[in-house]
Amino acid sequence: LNRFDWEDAFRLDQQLTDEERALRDAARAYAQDKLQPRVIKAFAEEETDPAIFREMGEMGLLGVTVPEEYGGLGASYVAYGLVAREVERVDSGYRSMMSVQSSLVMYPIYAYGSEEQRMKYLPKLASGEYIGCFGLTEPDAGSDPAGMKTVARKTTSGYVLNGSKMWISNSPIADVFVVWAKSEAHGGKIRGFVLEKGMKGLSAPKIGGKLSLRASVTGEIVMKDVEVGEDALLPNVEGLKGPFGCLNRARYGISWGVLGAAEFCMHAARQYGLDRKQFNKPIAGTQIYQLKLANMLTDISLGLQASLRVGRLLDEANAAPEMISIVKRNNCGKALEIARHARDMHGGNGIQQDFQVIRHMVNLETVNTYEGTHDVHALILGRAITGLQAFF
Ligand code: TGC
Ligand code: FAD
Repeated sequence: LNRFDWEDAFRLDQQLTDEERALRDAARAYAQDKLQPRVIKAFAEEETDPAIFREMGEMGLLGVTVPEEYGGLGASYVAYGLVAREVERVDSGYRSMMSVQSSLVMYPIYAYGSEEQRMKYLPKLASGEYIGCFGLTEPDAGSDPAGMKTVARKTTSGYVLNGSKMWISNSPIADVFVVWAKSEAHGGKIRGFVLEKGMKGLSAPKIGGKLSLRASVTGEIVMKDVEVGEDALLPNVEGLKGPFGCLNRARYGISWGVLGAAEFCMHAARQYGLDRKQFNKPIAGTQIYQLKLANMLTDISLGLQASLRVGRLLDEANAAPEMISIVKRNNCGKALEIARHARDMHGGNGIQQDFQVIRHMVNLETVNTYEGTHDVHALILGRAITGLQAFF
């Protein structure tokens, strides 16, 4: 009979191409060698090292799916997911930095931008020379982005933007801002604009006091009469499907990423249980401990297969947004549950930073909320199942 490998229960490795395996291994080596040694201090001190973007750029980890002519790798969505998993095995904040840059900044410029915009921004975003951010959420428009108040007013030479965005990953250190606004000249429809650091009236103050995702800086985007030329408008998309087209990709990447965090937590709990003795035996030798490990392995293994399937469908241009809601919602919820159990299985040590499980646990609270909360994805699926929308 064939051997069972608890570290790769359904032989995921065999389902990948050589290119995907190579990129996964490179991402793992980078994440373990360069990110893991700095994450505990970065999280404790709430500091984001902008050099990480250039390092990731050098490794080819930014804009993995963007064609090579624009600085990307032209690799598969499965490859992108594998990178997210390796980076988030270290920290959800580092994966956030990578996925915002790739799916929420490079993707819209590639998919909706003019050739000039592509050439101007994509190679420098791919190398990490430029840092990007994505402004959709506002103080009064989170789950319901259609309620945004940011407006773009037409001028003779371009547009004037006014409004504020909230909870924006990377914004305080960003060079390039992809911002969504209601454009009066387009009948109030939502349009995308590319703003640049230093524009008059544009600021991006940091949001302090986060007890989650502390290695990734988050801020506002404040726009007070920011004047831009016609060339700042993303010409090739109109309406909410613009930002949602980006979110589909980012949510898909998250579905892989969170399983990297979950795998870290499961592996840590397993080792801890083998090393730690109570009642004269390893706690991993108790039934309740093993039940928790079995549940973890089951959820991780099923989640990986589901994300792989959605990735292959994305690569065949045969995926639907609801499929992405299933894997984003399920994998985030399961990863959070796994991290909470792993925290508990470490006893008192579970709350200590050096064991790292509590950092994953509090990070996953954010990941369960952003890019569509767990419940919002249930409502997206409920609508698809019944044909009835239950948002309002
Ligand atoms: P609805 O009527 O459903 O749709 C409006 C228009 O948008 C189109 N659309 C989509 N297109 C492509 N992909 C999707 N997934 C799409 N979903 C909707 C739709 O076809 C329609 O187009 P058209 O041409 O007919 O007008 O819109 P709604 O207002 O009822 O939306 C409800 C809901 C809940 C689905 C939606 O608003 C939602 O998903 N809310 C969650 C908001 C969210 O995810 N925000 C994320 C902000 S960015 C972020 O969190 C980054 S963190 C990243 C990090 O740090 O890693
Ligand atoms: P709300 O929408 O107010 O939701 C609060 C609660 O109400 C949730 O439990 C929700 O599920 C529930 N709820 C809402 N509507 C309904 C309903 N109809 N039925 C039932 N329950 C409902 N956004 C960006 O644009 N760019 C970024 O880079 C970005 N980065 C982020 C980084 C961090 C660290 C965080 C925390 C958030 C980030 N976000 C970003 C914002 C994120 O997408 C929003 O926080 C998220 O969409 C939820 O919006 P909200 O916080 O306004 O919560």
